[in-house]
Amino acid sequence: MGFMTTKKKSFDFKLLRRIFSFTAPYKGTLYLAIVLAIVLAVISPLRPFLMQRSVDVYVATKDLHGLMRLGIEILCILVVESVLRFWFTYRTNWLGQTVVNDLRNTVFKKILFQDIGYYDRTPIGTLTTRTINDIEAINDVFSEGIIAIVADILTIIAIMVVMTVTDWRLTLACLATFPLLILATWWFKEAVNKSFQRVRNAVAALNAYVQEHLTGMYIVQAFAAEKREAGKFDEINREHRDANIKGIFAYSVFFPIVEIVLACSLGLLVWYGVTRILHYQCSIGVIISFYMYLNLLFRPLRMMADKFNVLQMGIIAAERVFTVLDSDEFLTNNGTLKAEHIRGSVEFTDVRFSYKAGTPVLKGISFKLEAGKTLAVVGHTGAGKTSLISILNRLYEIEGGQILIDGHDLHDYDIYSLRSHIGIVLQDVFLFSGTIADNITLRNPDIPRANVEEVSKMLGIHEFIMRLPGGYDFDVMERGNTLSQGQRQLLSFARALLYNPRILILDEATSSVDSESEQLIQHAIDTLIKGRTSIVIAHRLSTIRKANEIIVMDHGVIIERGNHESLIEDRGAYHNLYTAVEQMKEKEVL
Ligand code: DCP
Ligand code: MG
Repeated sequence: MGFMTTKKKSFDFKLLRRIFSFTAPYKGTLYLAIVLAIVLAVISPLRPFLMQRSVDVYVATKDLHGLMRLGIEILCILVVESVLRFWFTYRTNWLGQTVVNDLRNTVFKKILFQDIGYYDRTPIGTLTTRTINDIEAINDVFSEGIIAIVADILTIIAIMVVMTVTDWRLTLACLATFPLLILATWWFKEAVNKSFQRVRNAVAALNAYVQEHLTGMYIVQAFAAEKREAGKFDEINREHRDANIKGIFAYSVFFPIVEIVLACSLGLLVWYGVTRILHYQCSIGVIISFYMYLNLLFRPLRMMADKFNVLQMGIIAAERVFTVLDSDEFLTNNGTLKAEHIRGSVEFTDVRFSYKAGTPVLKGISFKLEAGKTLAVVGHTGAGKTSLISILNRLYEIEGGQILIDGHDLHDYDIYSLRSHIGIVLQDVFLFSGTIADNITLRNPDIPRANVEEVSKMLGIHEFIMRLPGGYDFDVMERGNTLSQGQRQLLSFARALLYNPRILILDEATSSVDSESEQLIQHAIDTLIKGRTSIVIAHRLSTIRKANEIIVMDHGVIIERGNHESLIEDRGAYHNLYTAVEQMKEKEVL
């Protein structure tokens, strides 16, 4: 399936041109490589040619002096050829690496600025493959692919021309084996290509599987699923092995075939050559030079099929990378208003939103929140609470209605300015590998350590951080697994407060924590929401009670609104939620 589509694309020159457009800043090197390829091709028949002359002219006439001169000439050519070849290899590989470096930066930047919805639809593993493996394959286009193929073809042409000019009958005889070679090469190319595809798919599957299971290791072990998962892994791994072995088989068959064809050619050379010598139609020098020509000819032919595959793989990889580059799910940023001095009033009017067209998640949400007030959002799981806040800083675009901040539409604001003045604490706290301080500042070097400590002290988490080995320099492992959930959340509070945002969004984690941490968290939340407009998706009664207004959501609509007392009096959904939470709390106390 995979390679059927790739076959069609194997010589997509438009793609090839686009790959080469990335060499534009390094045109000099590219031209140099091309010139070197031509020069190398032209001088490659030179040594056998001089050899022929040494035998036919100087050995025949016993001119030792001339023979010496010619020997020195051959040596010089050998040195020049070696230096040029070194330079050619070095520069083409340099070009590949440099282009790949640029391309990888471009792709990663592109990914960074992609609309968040793009990540809901694109698996992480795929994007990793695009930025790492696929771009590596493009490198090969430069180092082993197109330039090398062009150089090889030129060499082959040059040698064949010289052979034909020297003795076309002998040439024809020697190359009578060529159809066989072409057939073998074609078979080899197809076989290797097929197995390459399989290997690549298997590697991708292995990557995805390992990545997912390392991330979800807790679940695997907690549910004692190790054996089953190991079994599945074995299956994917076996496919990888089989695919590789198929490829190796093709190589093991092809190379001996080439040797046999070469041997046949040499046999033909000796047989027909000697016949011609006996009839005084050619010289011993010609036979010797033809022996060398044939060897020179077969060397690139042996690798040609391989190089074509490399080229093809590079083109396929490039096509995938370009799909990422061409995706235009960019967030538009046409607004000019700066959010520095916003007061922070928020108004939703009939806001509608969905992740997938046709499956509405928010179905007409309206509310008005004055600057400095606190809004609590409550509701069952899946009601749309997190979605409600994800559209406030334009992580997702709404489908209908309007969101106003200080009376201005969200789109009137410069998105980066807006986002840096809306502090956000998400339900799942993600920590990057690095120190505690890195995680609070998100590696912004402009924020002095003193500010970080000040914020932590305000939130009452300074002592907790200082208790960690190394304090602010404590190394948080990947994803923050060395910290508890409560601790992680406390750090994310500091992250949000550091920028002293006018509007604060808090998606409280549902997980219950011990009473000491609970007190820490409650104090921190109080500090966070004081003096700023806050929208809190609340699970803690203490937080809910302090809110100026509460909205109760269900299936994407607001079903109740008011403050704590009025909602309790209404004896509706809020009352039910409240009593359920109260009961849970009592159980905990017991
Ligand atoms: N949804 C989706 N794609 C996403 C996120 C959510 O299709 N990337 C869907 C799943 C839910 C609906 O949107 O049916 C609402 O999801 P929310 O995350 O907004 O729900 P809540 O935050 O209210 O739920 P919880 O209390 O569990 O956090
Ligand atoms: Mg949620």
